[in-house]
Amino acid sequence: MRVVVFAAGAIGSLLGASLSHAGHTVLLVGRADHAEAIRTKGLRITGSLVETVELRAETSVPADFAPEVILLTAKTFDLPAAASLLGIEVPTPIPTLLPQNGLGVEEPVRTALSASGWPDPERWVVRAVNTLPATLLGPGEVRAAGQGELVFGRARAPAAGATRILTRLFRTTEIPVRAVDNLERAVWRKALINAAVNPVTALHGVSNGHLLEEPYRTESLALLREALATARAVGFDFPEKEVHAELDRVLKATAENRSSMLQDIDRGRRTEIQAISGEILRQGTAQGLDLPATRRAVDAIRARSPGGALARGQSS
Ligand code: KPL
Repeated sequence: MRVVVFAAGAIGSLLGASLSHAGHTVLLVGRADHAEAIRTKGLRITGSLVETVELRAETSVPADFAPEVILLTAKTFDLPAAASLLGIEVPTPIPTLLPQNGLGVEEPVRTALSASGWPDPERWVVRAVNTLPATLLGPGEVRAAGQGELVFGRARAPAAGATRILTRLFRTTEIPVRAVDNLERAVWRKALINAAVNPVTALHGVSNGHLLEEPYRTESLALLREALATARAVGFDFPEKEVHAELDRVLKATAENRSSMLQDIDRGRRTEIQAISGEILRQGTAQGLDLPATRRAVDAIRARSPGGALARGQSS
């Protein structure tokens, strides 16, 4: 298939490389320096996979490339702007994958696509949960930082056709793919882990594995407890023991990885705190919960973020 990875950063580039390996025609659309480096030297992948992948890379979708599917991999805060642009550059609706971290990701994308002229975007936009860890080391260079998978919801109207196409597409790659009945639950499950890991790693400048030990563990577990209480209050009841085990498994599997939020802070960029802890705080507070650790984390990360100055052109 012809695939466009739109706003391709670390995850987008890695997914694009896997699809290219599987024989698909992949176009990465990203920042000028990233696209230029890939055009001249290929996409360099290090970590659990070491190789250089030849890929077409541009800063916009060229008129001669008619994509059949899109991976929209912009950061959550940049999604509406990226979706608006996408709707203009690719005016005919096609299956569009959203593999971001966080909650409430789809609606702003559907709204932006609709405003850009896509009829019925709910038929085309497909959410998935991605657990492949990746780091953008620099233009044209990505580190595959451990194992992971892509989780899709079972195909259901109105996006049943698009979900089938995207699930089948990734089944042709080496990336493990799983389909679940309740995707919203899987989205929450990942958000619980991100809420417990990302702010703590970002505030203390430590890789994920450090959260298995004090002093970071207590801070991480306090965030997890509040996120769990919020999930329960909005209808997703996860057994605490199971989520603790999942947290430890992720921390061990991605021990060397610098979380995506830490990478953003490292590079002086905006973070996805709003879509993760900010959304938990919003939903939990609306349910009458007191979430002091989450509120502190949101305030502390916001204080270190550049506050929207770099709202465009960021990607994951
Ligand atoms: O999703 C991640 C992220 O960094 O955003 C985890 C699972 C924490 C891996 O680093």
